[in-house]
Amino acid sequence: MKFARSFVFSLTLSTLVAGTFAFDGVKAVNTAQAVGKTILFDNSKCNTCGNADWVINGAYSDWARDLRNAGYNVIENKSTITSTLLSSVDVLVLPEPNTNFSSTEKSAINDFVINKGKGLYVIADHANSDRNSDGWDSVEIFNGYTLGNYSSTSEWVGKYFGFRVNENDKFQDPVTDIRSHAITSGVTAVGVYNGATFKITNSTYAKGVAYVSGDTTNPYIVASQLPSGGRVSAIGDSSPYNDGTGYTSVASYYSYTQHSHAKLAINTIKWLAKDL
Ligand SMILES: [Ca+2]
Ligand SMILES: [Ca+2]
Repeated sequence: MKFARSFVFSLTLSTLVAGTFAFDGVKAVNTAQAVGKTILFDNSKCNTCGNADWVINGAYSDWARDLRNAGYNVIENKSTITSTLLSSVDVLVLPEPNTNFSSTEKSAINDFVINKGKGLYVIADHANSDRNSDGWDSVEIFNGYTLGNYSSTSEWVGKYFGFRVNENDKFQDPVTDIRSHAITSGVTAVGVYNGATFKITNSTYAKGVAYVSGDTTNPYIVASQLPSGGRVSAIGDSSPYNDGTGYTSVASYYSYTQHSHAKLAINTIKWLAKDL
């Protein structure tokens, strides 16, 4: 399946170095040297629990391949997140965490974005999606408090990055209210397959760039530009980037090539890496 589209494009190395061209072909290029930026996908927070398989050697492998073809070094983390770990990273991807980050880990991530000016991709899912029954789903983990228990003292992304995750569950295929932004360049439609929307908590930082029908207030996709130069994007569903190669029941779905999912996936990482 992964090689069904194995047509080869003639890309020059200079094009890749310029960072102006990304395509999901399979041409063999030493991509780590082409751009030299590192994208770290976290896999330390139950990211394969239950029906999930949001890892670069599983349901997100097509996405990882396309990022490598675009010139990025794509790696996985399975250990505690620290500032030392993040010191060589340009973009951190948090694909639907299902166990909580410690306060020390959150501090390291906050520092990475706010003080170091790096990129963070928040991938949430719908409310009530606790896949390992530990009392925390991705909505609650990103928010910093459990369902219905808002706390300004423990609030995480809403406090630092300009948006919080709404405690809801949306399905629309596709979402076509797409707003103009670097990450939506060439993006016309994106599905939400049981996912959440966001509430903007700082409209100076965070902009909504995609909205489900009937709600132009709470975006499904967010792009947040922090004053320090750090960038954060968020999407309320883990499913659009599923390439169907996971080891669980998600393998029966193949969303990655549908609609504009692949385009959004690459655009977002490039924007977070300041290559867009
Ligand atoms: Ca959980
Ligand atoms: Ca979902």
